[in-house]
Amino acid sequence: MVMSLKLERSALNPLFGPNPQHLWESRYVFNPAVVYDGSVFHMLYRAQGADMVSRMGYAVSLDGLHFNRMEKPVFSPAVKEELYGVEDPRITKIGNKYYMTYTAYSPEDIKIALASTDNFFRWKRYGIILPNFDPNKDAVLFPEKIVGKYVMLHRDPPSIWIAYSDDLIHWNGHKKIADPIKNHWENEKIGAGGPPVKTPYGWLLVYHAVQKHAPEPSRLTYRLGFMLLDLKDPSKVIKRTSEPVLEPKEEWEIFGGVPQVVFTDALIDYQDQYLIYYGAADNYIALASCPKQKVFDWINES
Ligand code: BMA
Repeated sequence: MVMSLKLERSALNPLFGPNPQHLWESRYVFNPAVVYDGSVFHMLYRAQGADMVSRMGYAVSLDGLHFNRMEKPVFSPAVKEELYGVEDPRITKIGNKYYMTYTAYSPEDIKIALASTDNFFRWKRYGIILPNFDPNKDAVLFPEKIVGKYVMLHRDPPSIWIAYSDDLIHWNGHKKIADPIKNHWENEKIGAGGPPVKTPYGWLLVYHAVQKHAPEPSRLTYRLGFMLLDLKDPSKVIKRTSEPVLEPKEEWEIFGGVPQVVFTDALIDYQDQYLIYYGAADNYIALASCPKQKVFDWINES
């Protein structure tokens, strides 16, 4: 029997929206990265204000639902590669440091950059880590070395790629692992969502898929799906959802800065649930979840 795996939205959605009091986040807040450290949820979110430059705000929460936001952004453009903004963070804890991959956007390029922190306020920048891939977005680091190497997924349009490294800075072995599919929801491009989460069956990856609508080529819809990657060789896709697990449906997912978008940078293993924080219509921050058992049932169905 083929079951349909669907995420459930939080009743508190959207968790928060733009803050008109702060010029840096007065227009749009979206696409948050989240980590849970065992007692506190740390969120970095993309924000645009009066100047439409993307900066990152920081918010904390004890329950993963109610977040306290800082007055000022904690990560703002600082080098010429980031002139137009720092976008779409993903955070992975490796050892005792948090590493953030993000999109550095400038008049010349859209490239992947890396930074690290112990506390979400003071950051160390390592610069552009995929200099030969432009444009590139949607880079996520695995939380541990696999067969002796650091591993990253990234997006050379329109597909998801994998790469390997000894030091997190120099990446090689680039290989395509998954393409768009000519169906109703992922015909245009796909990209990794949050950093993959380890399960007994493989690495669980949430990804976004973009549909281009034929009669209106400029209109895109963003939806979410899951993939399962092999534990020892994550370039092997074991399974992929045939239907989206989340798609724009609520008013605040349909109307906003960019309509018809659910876009995630965060998959969290929390108690008996997987939590998926996401940006809605490039305008709001929201949460959806799924009992782990349902994901495992999907993995094990024949
Ligand atoms: C992608 C990214 C995301 C955004 C999405 C929809 O290319 O830039 O930040 O959510 O487009 O606009």
